[in-house]
Amino acid sequence: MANPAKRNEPLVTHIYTADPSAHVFEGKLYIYPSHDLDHDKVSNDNGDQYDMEDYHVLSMEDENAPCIDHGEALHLRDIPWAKQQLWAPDAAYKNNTYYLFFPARDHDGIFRIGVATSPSPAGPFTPQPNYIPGSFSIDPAVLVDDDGKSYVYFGGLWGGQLEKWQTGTFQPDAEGPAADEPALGPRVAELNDDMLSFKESPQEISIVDEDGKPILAGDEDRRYFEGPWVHKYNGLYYLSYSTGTTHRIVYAVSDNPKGPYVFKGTILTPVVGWTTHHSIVQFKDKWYLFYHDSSLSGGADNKRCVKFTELHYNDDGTIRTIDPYDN
Ligand code: FUB
Repeated sequence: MANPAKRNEPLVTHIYTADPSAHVFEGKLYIYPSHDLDHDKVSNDNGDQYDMEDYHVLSMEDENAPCIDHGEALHLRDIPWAKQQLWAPDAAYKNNTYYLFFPARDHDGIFRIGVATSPSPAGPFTPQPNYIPGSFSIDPAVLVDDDGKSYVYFGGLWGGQLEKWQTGTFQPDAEGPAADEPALGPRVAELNDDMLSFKESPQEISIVDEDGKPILAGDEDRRYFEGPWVHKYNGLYYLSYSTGTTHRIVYAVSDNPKGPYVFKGTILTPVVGWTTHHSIVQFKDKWYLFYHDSSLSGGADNKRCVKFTELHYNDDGTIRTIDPYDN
C-alpha cells in the first residue's frame, strides 16, 4: 500500500512528474502531469531537455490518501501528427467524455496542440489524427465555464515559440518585443461544443497594471512567460502563470474570460529548478495549489516532481503568497 500523500512532498517518487493540471472528476482529485524522463539530453533555452514521450494520470481520493499512478495514458508513438516533446497537458470533461489537451512538436518542429479522448478520467486516451487546426505554441489549459462555454488558454515564450506567431503565421526567426513594449500575452480561443476544434481564431490576452497600462516585456517579475491557468472565484476569472526568467507564479483578475486581466501579485515564490508550473482547484471546502519543483532529483531542471499545498484567499479576493519551503 502506497504512503498517504503529504503537503509539499512529491506526490509520487517512482517516476519524475511536472506541470500538474488538477481537476475534480467523479468525486476524486485527478492530476494530469508531464512525465519527465531520466536522460542526458542537452539543456538549453530551447527546452530540448524536456524530451517527454508519454503521459501518466495520477489520482487521490482526498488530500490524505495515497496518490495512485494509473499508468501510461497516451504515448507519442500513437499520435500521428506529433514528432517529439509531450509538454504540459490539461484535461476537461464534457459530452460524457474526458478530453486530454497536450502540446507537442509536429513533424516540422512546430509546437501544436492536440486532443485525445477517453470515457474514463484515468484514460487511456485516444488521440485525434491531427492537431487542432489553427493551434500553436504550448501549455494548453481549459476552462469549462458555468454557462457551458469552454475556452483553451495557451502559449509560452522561448522553446514554446510564442514569439514566432506575432504575425499570425510562423516566423522561425522572429524575436519578442523590446523591453519597453507591451509583453506578449497568452492566447485564448473558445472551443466548439465538440471540444476538438476552435470556434474562432485565438486572440491575445492583455495583462495590465492597476492603472490599465500593459505590463511591459522588460517587467520580468510580472510579464507572462508560460503555463497559463484560469479558475473562477466569486464570479471573477483568475489568470495565473509563470514569469519564467524570474521563476514566480503570479496572477491577474478579470470579469471576462478573455480579459483584459489586471495584475494582482505573486502566488508562489521560486521553487528548486528553473521551471515553475501550477494549477489551482477547489476540492470539497478547500482550495489547492498543485505545482512542481526539482527537489526529487536534487535540482535537475528536467527531472521534476509534482507537489500540492493549500491555497488561501484574503477577504478582498486576493491570494496569499505561498513559500513552498515554509511548512
Ligand atoms: O514541461 C515542459 C515545459 O516546462 C512546460 O510546457 C512548461 O510550462 C515548463 O514547465
